[in-house]
Order: sequence, then structure tokens, then C-alpha cells
Amino acid sequence: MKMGTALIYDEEMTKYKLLWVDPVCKIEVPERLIVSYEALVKSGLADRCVSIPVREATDAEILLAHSEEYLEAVKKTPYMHLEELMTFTQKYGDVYFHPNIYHCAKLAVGATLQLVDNVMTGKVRNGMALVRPPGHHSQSSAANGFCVFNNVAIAAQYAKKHYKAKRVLIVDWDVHHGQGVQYCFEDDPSVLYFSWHRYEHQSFWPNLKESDFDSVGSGKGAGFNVNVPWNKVGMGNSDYLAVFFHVLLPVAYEFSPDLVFICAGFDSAIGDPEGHMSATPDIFAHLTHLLMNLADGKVCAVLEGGYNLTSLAQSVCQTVQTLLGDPAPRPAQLGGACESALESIHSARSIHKKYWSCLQHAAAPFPEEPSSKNRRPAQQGGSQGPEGDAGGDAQREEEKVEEKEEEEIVWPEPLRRVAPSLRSALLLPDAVECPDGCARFSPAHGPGPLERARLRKSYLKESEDEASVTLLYNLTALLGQMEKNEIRNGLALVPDVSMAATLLTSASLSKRVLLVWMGEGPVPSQIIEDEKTLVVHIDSMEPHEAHSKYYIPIPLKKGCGDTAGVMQAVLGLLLPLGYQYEPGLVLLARWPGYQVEGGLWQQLTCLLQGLALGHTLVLLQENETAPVGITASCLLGNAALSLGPLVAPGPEDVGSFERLRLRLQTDWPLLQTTAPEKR
Ligand code: Q9C
Ligand code: ZN
Repeated sequence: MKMGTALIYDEEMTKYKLLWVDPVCKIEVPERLIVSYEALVKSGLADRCVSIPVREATDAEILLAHSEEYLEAVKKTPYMHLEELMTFTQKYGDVYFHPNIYHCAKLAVGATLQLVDNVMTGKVRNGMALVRPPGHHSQSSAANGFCVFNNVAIAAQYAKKHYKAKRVLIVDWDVHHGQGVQYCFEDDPSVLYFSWHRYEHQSFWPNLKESDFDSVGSGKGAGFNVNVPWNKVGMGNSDYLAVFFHVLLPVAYEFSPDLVFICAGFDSAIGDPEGHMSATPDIFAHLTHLLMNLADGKVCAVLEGGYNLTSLAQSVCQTVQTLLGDPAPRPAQLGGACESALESIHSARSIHKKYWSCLQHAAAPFPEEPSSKNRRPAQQGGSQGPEGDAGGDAQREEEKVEEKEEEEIVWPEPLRRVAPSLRSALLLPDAVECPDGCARFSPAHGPGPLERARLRKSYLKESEDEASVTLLYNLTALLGQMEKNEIRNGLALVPDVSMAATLLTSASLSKRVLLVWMGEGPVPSQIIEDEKTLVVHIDSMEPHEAHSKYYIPIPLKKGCGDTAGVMQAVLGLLLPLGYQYEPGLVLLARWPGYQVEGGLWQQLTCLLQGLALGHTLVLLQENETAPVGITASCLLGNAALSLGPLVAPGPEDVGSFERLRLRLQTDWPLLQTTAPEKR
């Protein structure tokens, strides 16, 4: 199993800067890279990564995404004087050149390719490249938006060419639209490009019509470009997660990439002077976690933007720490997406429903609104630089005001994420072998006579032996150590899954327990009535009318054999419910005889670990030892196996999920996919 996280960085990439006055470019400073790397060193994260040297990309590699004329032009910049650099710069939008930027741009591409090499050859599982200049705005024949060469676009082409990657996913969570990436793969169905970006009805840079949700790709690539434009600033954690649950993840799982790139810009985080969003740095732990089970865990994160040095450094740390496998922080107090975000989500889902079967039941597009004519007209092109715009004084006044406001934005520093010293403890009958890397759980001491009597009275028949009492005791002891954060997660083989679940939900000290119940067996009524337990019952036989706020049966017509259907329920229902509920403990119980594809079971086990600081306890029926190995692998932090491209889920099931979503979304707003007045 591939392990390890690569970190690719070289101080050389801090050695260029803006040499003249330009208010647009002044935020792109060498300190961006310095503070990011220093934060990784200070927190001890850098030391835990596999450090890999950068290299210069070759001409042939740069030409994978750029024209020869452009490369030749950039090659001349190291020999230019200040005046010539300024003139050269003016051919492009919102970018600057420096005598050393060509060298750095070659290193930025080379660093990204080093990351691809190490991930694709299995030397590491995943990694991050900290680079400058960024890449996602640069185009075949143009520098743009601080970008010289398109690091990620080149790397995607390189992975296709050198490693025969058939499907590559690029997730661009930078706050700007990576139009350069979009242009590069517009008609290419082998590269799925997803981007969310500040748009404000085209009034935000780069002010392009083609950044809107209706640019879906062209020709064979139609459907493989997914844009989610933000039409308001201030988007937060709930908005970001809602887009992941309801747009990106369903499509990404259906696509099933061989490799995932993240255009990891952190100007989408709170405090950023460009983005003006309010998502906190810890959300990047979850965004990263949610992508880490695609492509067998092959994730390459590559730095793009991020201009608030504090927010940037914190966000980089959150991302790298998650790549390393530490438990994600609790995402606190999620609501639903805001109205404007819901409009964007709805628009993206409905325009893509004809390309992706996971979206086939999304509602129809909104009718064209007359009010859209009143929207602010688009500016033409990018900003024009420091001189020559009338009304410059007024603009500068505005900037001053903005700057003042920005100083006041504060948010709490993310909590330190501590991984318990023991990752996985297993409660197995003696005859069952303990998989490598796991510990067989044994409590410090056994139950006293009173405890024995209590357990026997509450849970066992008189006839049952002392061994059963001991098992129940051990189960509660394991739970106790997990809740004290001494053990991260666990797996128990039990003679009676129902009884074990009942025992654990009542013994848990957590204010909220999420019980995920897989299979057709009934959930004990004691648990259903228990207010501190949210039960999500996948593949239940109950009619959906049976649901209450805390008991949510999700019936599947085609049963658990419908991998695409189960995945749809997991991504679109279970995860939003779980994230909104904020459990302190997740129990994953598998009803005896529940036959589910191994990869699907692994996906479920892995994805749920994003909740409750990774405190997942899996319950399996004693005689069902076959899934022990694959479950333990996921609990230990290995990526789930890829499911392959998903076929269409059963249409009745998708229809019933949508109806269920509609009924539940008042209680659970993170399930919403459409703005209220449009429902
Ligand atoms: N205030 C990256 O984040 N300036 N590039 C926009 C509008 C250009 C951003 C001006 C921003 C480029 C990689
Ligand atoms: Zn950006």
C-alpha cells in the first residue's frame, strides 16, 4: 500500500518580485511562499513529509500546454531591462515579469511534474507542491493573473502522456476562475475541470462570459467542464461543502479519475483581500479529505493564489496535515448554503444533468429572469494597470477604505489537530487473525462483579456465558478509550450487531452519535427513540414515510448491489446529514448477510472518518470475517479502492432520494440544492 506525502518546495521560487508600482500585482509577494513553508516547518508537518527536490521543466514539457512563440518570448525576459520588462508585461493582463521569473516558472512546472512522478510511481501516496508563480490563469500564448506557465495543465497532459492516465480530475478551489485550465481542456473528455470562483454576474475579474455555469465544455468534452460561479462574496464553509456534496463529488465519483489535481489556491479563505469569502482555513482539511478516496488516493495539490499571509499559511497547513492522514477538525455549526450559493448549485446541477447520470433527477434550470437585465454590466477585460484610468482617485479612495476594512477581519486560529497514539484497535475472536498494523484491543482491567451483573441484566440472557459479558465490557472499554481520544478508531466482530449497537449508543458519552446502519435488518427501537442518536439506515425496507428527524431510512429498490445508487445516497444524503449533525462518535454497523461491493464498503468507511475527529467504530457480525481486512485497511488510513466509472443508479432510487431530500431539508438545510423561492 502506497504511503507517504510529498512536499516539494525550493526557496529559489521566492526570488522574484514586483519591481515597479502596480496596485493590482502588489499582493503577489515572495512572502506568500516563505510563510507557507515556515508554517509547515514550525508545526512539524514538513518533517513528516517526504521532501522532494524541484527541477526545471524542459521546453518539451512546457510545450504540452503552451505555444512555441510564447515560450520563446518568455525565454527573453531574463535579459530584459526594467523598461523592457514593463513593456512586455503590458501585453498581458494582471501579471508582472522579473529577470528571474522565467527560471522560477520553469521550477514551478518542474516541481509539479516531480510531484506527479512520485505519486504515479507509488513512491508516495499524495503530496503538495508549494510553487510561485502560480499557473491556472496562464494560457497557450499568454501570461495572465500572476501566472506564467500553467503548472497543473502541463502536469495533467504529462500524466496522460507518461503514465497513460485515462481520466484526470482537476479541482480548482482557488477563488478565481482558472480560465487557462478550462481553455486547455475544453474539448477533452479525459480531463474533468471543476472550478468555483468569485463571479458576481461577470463583474469580478477576469470578467469572462465563459466562467459562468453554462460553459460545460465543447465537442467530445461537453460535460467535462464544471463551473460554479459565486455571485456574492462572503461564501462560507456550508457553501463550500454543499457544492462538494451536491455537485463536485457525485460527478467526480461517476467520472472516476486515475489522478486528482487540486489547483490549491487559498484566496478562497477568510481574510483574503481578493476573494472576500468567509470560509475558514479548517474547511480545507475537509475538502482535501473528501477528495482523498478518489483515484486510489493519488492527489497532487499545487499552490495557486492566496494573499492574506495568515490565512494562507493556516490553510496550507490544514491541507498538508490532511494529506498526511491526521484527523480532520470538527466543522462547527454548519447551516445550509446561502440563497445565492443555492442558485449557483442549482444552475450547475441542472445544466449538467444531461451529462451525468447522478444528476439526472436534478430540477430543471431556472427560467430566464427579467431581473437579470438589471444586473451590473460587465467590465471589459482585466484591470489596466496603474496609469491611465479616469476616476483613479475615486478608485484609490475605495481601495483605502477596503484595506482598512480588511485589517479588521479576524478569526480564531485553527485548533491543533492531535492524532491519538493508537490509530486502530480491533476486537476480534481469538481465532481471527489481526491484520498487520492494527492492535488487538485489550482493556487495562476486566469488569468488576457489579459491572458484570449490570451488563448481564441489561443485555444478556441468563443462559449466556461469561465470555459474552467480557465482550460487552471490552466493547464499552474500547468506546471509552476512543472518546478519551486515546484510540482513533476501532472494529469489533460481535455475535449480535443489534445488541452491540444498542449497548454502544447508550454507553457513549458523546452528546451526539451518528449510527450508519447498512442492510435490511431492523434498527432496534431503543436506538430509534434515542434523541442523541441520528440513525441513517441505508438499504432499509421501511417505506420512507417512517422517517423522523433522527431516524432516516433510505430504501434502495435494487438493493446494495446498486453501487452507484448507494454512492449517491452516501454523497448526497448521508454526508451532508453527518456534517450538519456534528457527531462525537460514528458507529458503522453492518447487518449480517449484507452483501456489498468491497470498494463501496471501503469508500463508506473512509469518507465517514472525516466526522467526529475520525472516531469511527465499525461493527461486523462475528462470523463475517471476510470484510475485516479491507475495513482495517481503511481504518488505518489507506485510501479506499476506486469504484471505477459508475453507471446510472436505479432511476426509482434516485427519484426517491430526491423526494427524501425535499422532505428532510427543512430540518437539515445542508441537504438543500435549490434556493427556497424556486423550490
Ligand atoms: N481585484 C491567482 O490567484 N487581479 N491569480 C484581479 C481584481 C488578478 C489572481 C484584480 C488576480 C490574479 C493565481
Ligand atoms: Zn486566485
